[in-house]
Amino acid sequence: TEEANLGEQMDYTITGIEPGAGLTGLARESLEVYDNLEGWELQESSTAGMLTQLEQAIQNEEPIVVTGWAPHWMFERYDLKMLEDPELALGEEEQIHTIARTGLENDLPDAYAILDAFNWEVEDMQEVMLEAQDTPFEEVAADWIEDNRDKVDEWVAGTEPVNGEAIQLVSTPWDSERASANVMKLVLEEQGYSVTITSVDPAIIFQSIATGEADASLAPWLPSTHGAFMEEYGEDIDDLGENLGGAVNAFTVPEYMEIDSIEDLPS
Ligand code: PBE
Repeated sequence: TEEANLGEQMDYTITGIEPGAGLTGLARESLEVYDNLEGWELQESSTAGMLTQLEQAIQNEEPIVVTGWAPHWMFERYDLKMLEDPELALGEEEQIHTIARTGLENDLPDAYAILDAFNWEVEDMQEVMLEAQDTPFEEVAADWIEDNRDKVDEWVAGTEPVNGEAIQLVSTPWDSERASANVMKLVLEEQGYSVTITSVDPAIIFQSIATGEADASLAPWLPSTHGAFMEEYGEDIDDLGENLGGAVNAFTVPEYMEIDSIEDLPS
């Protein structure tokens, strides 16, 4: 039948990303949640690998299912749709949070206040991500700050500049978090901090903040994507709350595929 054909064309495989991504964990669980996905496999590789396979499939108008998320430029570049997820296996809307080691508020109160005030919109993050496709993140972040001085002024309001105090940000390797980390790095540098960004797996974000090895991160996606890490380390972490709302994870397919829901995938 046409349905079985569709499954065979995709080799009953969902094209995934890094094994350490929160989304990969959710996608693995989804295979258990949906009966029709019994026999399907999650191919774990890398974000770059997933995007290459997506591009190739679209060029050949072939079916493909990838583990997708927004904000991401894949939705600007291609006609894609997120499959409905009636069981909410990939979670609902996600918020991106700012977290800090428990001593930071005491040690660097002004940096803490800036981190606490930091919040922006999906459109802001997307603008930085899109431009960073052909310009280094540092440059794009500097431009964004120039164009959005009023927002930055709000984040630093009431704080005093410092003289070279070191602050260590940890972030994840995805473009969304490279965008926020690079903007925050420059904002803190303007205030006199000496800032490093270390890019690590989500698990290490939580571990390094909980142990106090790193100072802060703007990268956690909650409640679902990194929820398991928050459960494990949350007691030893200062959660400063949401810095961006409206992020989302979804099994994602090209618009030309005639399915709308995870439940439409052939078993
Ligand atoms: N992501 C993008 C990451 C967080 C940001 C959804 C691919 C993940 O850990 O799954």
